[in-house]
Amino acid sequence: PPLIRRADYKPFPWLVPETRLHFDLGIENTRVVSTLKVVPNPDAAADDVIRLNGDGLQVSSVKLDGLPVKNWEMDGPDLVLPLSAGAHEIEIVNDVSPEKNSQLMGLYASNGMLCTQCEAEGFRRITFFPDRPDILSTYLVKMEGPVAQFPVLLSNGNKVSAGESAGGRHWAEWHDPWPKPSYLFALVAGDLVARTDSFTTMSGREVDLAVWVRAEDLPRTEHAMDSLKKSMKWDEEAFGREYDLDVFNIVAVSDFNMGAMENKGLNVFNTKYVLADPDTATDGDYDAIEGVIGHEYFHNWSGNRVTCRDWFQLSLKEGFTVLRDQLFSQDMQGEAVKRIEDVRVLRAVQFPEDSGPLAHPIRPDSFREISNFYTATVYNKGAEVLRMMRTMAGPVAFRQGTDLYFERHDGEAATCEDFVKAMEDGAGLDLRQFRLWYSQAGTPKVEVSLTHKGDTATLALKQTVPPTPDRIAKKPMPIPLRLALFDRDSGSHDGEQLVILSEAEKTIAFEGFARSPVLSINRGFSAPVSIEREVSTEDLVFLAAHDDDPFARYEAMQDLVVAHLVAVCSDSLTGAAQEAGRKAIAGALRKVLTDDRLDDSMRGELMMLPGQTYLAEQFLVADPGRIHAEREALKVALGVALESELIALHERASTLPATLDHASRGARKVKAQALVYLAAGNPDVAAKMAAAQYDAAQTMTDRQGALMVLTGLPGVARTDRLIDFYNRYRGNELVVDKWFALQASSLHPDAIEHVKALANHPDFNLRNPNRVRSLYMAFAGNPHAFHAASGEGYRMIADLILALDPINPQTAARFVPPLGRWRRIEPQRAALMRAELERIAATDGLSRDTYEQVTRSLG
Ligand code: HT7
Ligand code: ZN
Repeated sequence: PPLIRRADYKPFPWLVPETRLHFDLGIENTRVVSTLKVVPNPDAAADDVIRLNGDGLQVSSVKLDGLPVKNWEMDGPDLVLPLSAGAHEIEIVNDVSPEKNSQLMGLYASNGMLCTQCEAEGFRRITFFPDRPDILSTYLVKMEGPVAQFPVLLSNGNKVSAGESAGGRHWAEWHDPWPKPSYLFALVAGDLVARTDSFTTMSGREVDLAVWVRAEDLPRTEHAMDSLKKSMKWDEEAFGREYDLDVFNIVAVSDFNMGAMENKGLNVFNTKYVLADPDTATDGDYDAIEGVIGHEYFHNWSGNRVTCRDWFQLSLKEGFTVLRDQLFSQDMQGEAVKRIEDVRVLRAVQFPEDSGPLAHPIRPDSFREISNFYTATVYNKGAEVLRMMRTMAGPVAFRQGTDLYFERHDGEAATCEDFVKAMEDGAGLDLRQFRLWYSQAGTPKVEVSLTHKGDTATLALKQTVPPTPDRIAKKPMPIPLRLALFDRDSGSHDGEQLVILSEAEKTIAFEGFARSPVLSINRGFSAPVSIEREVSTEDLVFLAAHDDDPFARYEAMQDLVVAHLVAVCSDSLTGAAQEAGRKAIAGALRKVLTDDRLDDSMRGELMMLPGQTYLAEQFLVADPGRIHAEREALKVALGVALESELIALHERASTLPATLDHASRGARKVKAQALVYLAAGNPDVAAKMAAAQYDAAQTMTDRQGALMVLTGLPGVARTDRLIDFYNRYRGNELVVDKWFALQASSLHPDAIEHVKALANHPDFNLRNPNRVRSLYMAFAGNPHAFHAASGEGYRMIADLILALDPINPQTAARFVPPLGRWRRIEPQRAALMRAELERIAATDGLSRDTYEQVTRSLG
């Protein structure tokens, strides 16, 4: 497959101002008639042919300006048609088979309904078209089909007409007045029902809202609708963005490659991000639904009204929209906890990407398959880069920058450079050096040291951007670091400062400190960097107890544990030092458990141990078996040392009602965390408590939290509750997904055998991405099972990739990165991982998706 380069961008020689589509709908066969108005692009070099992208399409007929023509030819999957200068109308007829479409890109069938997924290059699997985001067109879409099978017919924009036709058939016509790229096209046809509502925009227009689902799911749509209304209001208030059509439809689909899709006026969602009630959805599920509904809605401006010129600019819409959804969720749920959660995800997923073979800048320079670049780097690091601009400008000036961006580029296909320019002009920032964040991959390392002499504390900072496969030598980048210096005696500081480290090295003197202060740095995680510093356990304990920045307090707890576990795993601690380290951590954790000024939601965050992948990131070459064992051993020690406090916390938290308010949700979070430690320290007591919690549970959060602990413990309580859970929720796809995931991620020593058995369970289905992810993504994140020294875990993931690739290459390719980390793993396991990648690479007929990921991983 060819490498596509950002530097090769050329505008398309033709524009397509209008697109008319007619669909004769059927599950086995759908006939598509597409009529395109085309005119020469005044901003491009003229061409005497037009290349229309296709993917696996067969042409039935082509007309040019109303007359049948035969002078077109196929060039690979594309149709190439000679065209004289001037305006033309092209009509193409072709057929597609939705039921045979297992890739879930283009038009496909899911549970008897028809739906589409066109981003990034799915529209070319429906009809021939210049399938690139800089070709904006208005769409008039007519759909026709049997009423009984497809009573609901939806597309983008506003419904303009509908009617009955002979033979029990009907039709509907939708018009989207906003010119859009083909990746935002959508169509849905099926037997669906809607929860409806309305929203009055800031200028007083009424918008009809609908969430479309299968009839049995209707009772679980209230939260999605609430989230949509909150998103619409928030975007008006926070970014001045108003909705622009008469209707906004959301449709929930069971078979979906990603979370959701922002098609203009017709968002299509994975059911996972729509359906919720307390019995079947956890508190985390509720938050994720609110976040994803917000994300897709916010794309209406950051993505749809202003779209991307080419796919290298993906972070322009995704990084920006992730930032917007994060700010929205911070406002809905509380800033501190949301920030901690977002950083945890960044470190668990994006940091390893940035330090591995798949590292790329937030604006990549080349790709073979764009689907492989919907990554944590483009999304989450992209959001962090924008957040840094916001930190440097302040929220008011940042808003002036985004206002200018929307005003300048409304209706255009823009670039990351356009955004940066608007930010410079609107927010008054000088971003010349800052642009390096768009072109340099790798997580910068900032070495920090604080010395003290007389009444002066001197801070020395040194940055390095590590080499990545695309580039060895890197330049220093501007790194905004929020910091504070605490007085040890009073436990307070004289105000936070923002230091921008733009040079490779810098020292700053702070006067007026008779005693050496305690440094709190990168507060709020103001820059996506890794901080390296020699810091005493005493200072970390101080910050864990006193820091007034909640993120920094969390960070101090994490650093305390990371420093300890890294030292233990490196065999650099004596027995006594190890004991002292555990004692210090237990002391800090005890304060967290018993501090009655803390709210439970924050307490739950502070209780979480750093994850296995983040710990592994601290080593150049990691031993996952050792890290897992030492992390578990620490849990045992903490569970033993703090048993009475943990039981008391669990008891206190169990008295709160099973409601969705902040306090009750926080209580459920600490209950689950308490059980995790108790299961390590005193498995018998924990098993009894977890079984009781499971039996009494009135929410999925409590039930799942208890079952998670039980699943890791051998014994009859485990088996009984797993059977109960399955029988209780059998038939509910999303809850059965949880049942698969819980077992695949379990600490149980036989987890591998359990996963093998589950792969043969009648409910397992390779064609449903949610089910595949629930079993195998959970397994790939299970440190002891995936990294089994025998290599069996690696083999299972490689077997999965090979089995899934012909069915759904996009989903298959997403399982490559866990194997791709081999270079950072100890030699014996690394060899086993590499061997599995080589086995995949040697297989004939690999998809472009999997081929690209495997070859990059072998590098
Ligand atoms: N913009 C959407 C991306 C997406 C997608 C990409 C590739 C293949 C399938 C897909 N489904 C959705 C989702 C988003 O970021 O909002
Ligand atoms: Zn998005």
